[in-house]
Amino acid sequence: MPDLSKHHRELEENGYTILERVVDDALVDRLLADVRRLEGELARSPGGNRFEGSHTTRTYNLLAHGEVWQQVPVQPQVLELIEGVLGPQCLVSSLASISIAPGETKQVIHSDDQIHPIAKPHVPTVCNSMWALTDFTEANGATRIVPGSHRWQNPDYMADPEDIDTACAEMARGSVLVWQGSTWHGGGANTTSAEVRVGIAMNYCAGFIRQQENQHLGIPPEVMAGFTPELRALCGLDMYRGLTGNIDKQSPAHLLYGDPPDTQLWDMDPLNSERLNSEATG
Ligand SMILES: O=C(O)CCC(=O)C(=O)O
Repeated sequence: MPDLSKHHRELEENGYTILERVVDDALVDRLLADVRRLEGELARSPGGNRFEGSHTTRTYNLLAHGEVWQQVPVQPQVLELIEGVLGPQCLVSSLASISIAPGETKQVIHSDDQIHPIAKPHVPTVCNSMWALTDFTEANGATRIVPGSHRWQNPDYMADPEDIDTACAEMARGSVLVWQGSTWHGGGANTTSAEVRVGIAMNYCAGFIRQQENQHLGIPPEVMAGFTPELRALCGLDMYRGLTGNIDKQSPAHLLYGDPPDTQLWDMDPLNSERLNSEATG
């Protein structure tokens, strides 16, 4: 595993970082082909609202739609950075493709944790990534990002912050942009005549936060059965800190798929559970 300390630092200081060309070409090709297959088979069309755009096609809940997607949430370098922000036992929050076609205008600038009603800055609840399946350029709609905005205090989301200075996350195909959930950002405008910018929004949340897409019901049980225990845990089938998400004191992953049982909070020695609590509250 390469040393990622520079990226951990950038994520902490600037609120984002780019892992250049971390995904190999063969996997990028397979993912891109599958995005195109699904857009056709599922007859996806632009959402037509201010957030999703009118020339942008999104396909959601990708883990339910093909085996190749199982490789995305567990990408080791991305996951190391995400866990550096969210801590262990973080979760897949959502997994979607975003194809920005010519004619799309800038997406509204937003932060991905803005729906959480908690005063800012706060303990990280969300940390997200964007995989570039095509080159991302300023002209074809590369993500725009506001450096340092993860530190802002209670920003006003109702203002339309188009006068804010943004950095353009240009990156080569196979690269991954990782940003903190509080970092303001948005998709760019696609001013090219023929290029579609294709990205994968691989979003994670802390283990104590509700996932954006319901992984438990959205992924059919027979599909979940083919996942590794690591991926099932990322989908939220383990217990967080030996407690949250249990069914009669067992994890769903253990009950349904025979994954190793989690250590239960009830069985931890009290000093250990106090340590967990102090870690949680910083
Ligand atoms: O497409 C992009 O570059 C960003 C999309 C985004 O931030 C979102 O939809 O939440």
